[in-house]
Amino acid sequence: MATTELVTRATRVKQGSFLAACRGENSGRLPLWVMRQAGRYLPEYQAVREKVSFLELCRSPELVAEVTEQPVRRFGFDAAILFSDILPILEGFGLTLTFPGGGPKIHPQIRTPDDVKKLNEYDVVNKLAFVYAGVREIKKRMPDTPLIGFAGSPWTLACYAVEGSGSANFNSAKEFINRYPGAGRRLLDMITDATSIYLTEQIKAGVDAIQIFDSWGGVLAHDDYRDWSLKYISRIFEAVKGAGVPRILFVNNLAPYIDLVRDIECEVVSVDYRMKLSAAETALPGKALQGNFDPTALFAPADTVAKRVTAMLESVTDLDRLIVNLGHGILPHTPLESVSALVETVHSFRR
Ligand code: 1CP
Repeated sequence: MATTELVTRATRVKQGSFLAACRGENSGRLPLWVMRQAGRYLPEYQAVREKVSFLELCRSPELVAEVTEQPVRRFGFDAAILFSDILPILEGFGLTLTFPGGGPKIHPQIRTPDDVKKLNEYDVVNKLAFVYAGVREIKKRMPDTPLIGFAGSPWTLACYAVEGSGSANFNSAKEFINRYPGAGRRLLDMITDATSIYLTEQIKAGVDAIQIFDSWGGVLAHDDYRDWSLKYISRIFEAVKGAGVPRILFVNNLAPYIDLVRDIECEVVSVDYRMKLSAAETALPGKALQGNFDPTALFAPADTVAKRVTAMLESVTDLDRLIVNLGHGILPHTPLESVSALVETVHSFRR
């Protein structure tokens, strides 16, 4: 490919509304993407999953590119998110990851300091090469669409490693860090170091922005959130800072910790559905915001969805720094008409 063509493409991606909004400088149409936008609510995703298991899908760069592109093709979203999961990074430590019946299972669970000692440091560049190959394949197919890479927060990943599966409140992980703070720190350090390399490699392979999913930070007491989650996220953001791509932090249940998040260095905060976007705007000066339509509100009729989305957009003062999204991942069985209503409302919104 000629150098000029490469430069033109890179410029087109950079000028898109999503990346402009990340910098707080979007004067064009409002950008929109949806957390978990590839997945079980899409018939074309289900068709792929009938042929391969979820982990086989994650390990095939061609299929990863195919399902990453599906929602962008169908709905015209303004950014794509790499199709993968937050959990495969745990496998290199010597843990086994399976998805029997949809939800994750991690074996063995981390329940004692000895269990942490048994974990191995590993080569994140080689072991997760299939992820970076997926990124390159996506960029080959969709050079003009901004691509978001991602990782789970160290605390969220530790939650799954200790619990061994999903949980309502991850009390076993909270118990672990209180009983064994030294081993807890060691576990979080290992995950933080691996994640810093993981995201750096995703950026080298071509992602245009990165997002950390702190899906379970919201179970922690205020000061524990600072000491056991945000501290490690900041280390990762610092490690990737030099690459110059926007850094997005999603905290599921942001409100109790917003004073802490205000002070961390990142470009975008993704706001969950519980809090008003206008309150987040006031509390987070200088940061771009992403969010925060309630995913369950997409189960209302399409005209109700359109009205509620309009009300959300009208509540925001500074639209130049807004990336429209849901307040958490889109749910299986979400009506496709509602997603279309969301997209049409956002893309035709003018004030
Ligand atoms: O096809 C299937 O049956 C598997 C279902 C599935 C899918 C489609 C899982 C298992 N993960 C994914 C993809 C996925 N996971 C993406 C894809 C990119 C996209 O389109 O957005 C992303 C970004 C994730 C991230 C992820 N995985 C998170 C963080 C986001 C969040 O929702 O808070 C978490 C917590 C996971 C763990 C996980 N993986 C899968 C499931 C069902 C779960 C949740 C487990 C639980 O109940 O705790």
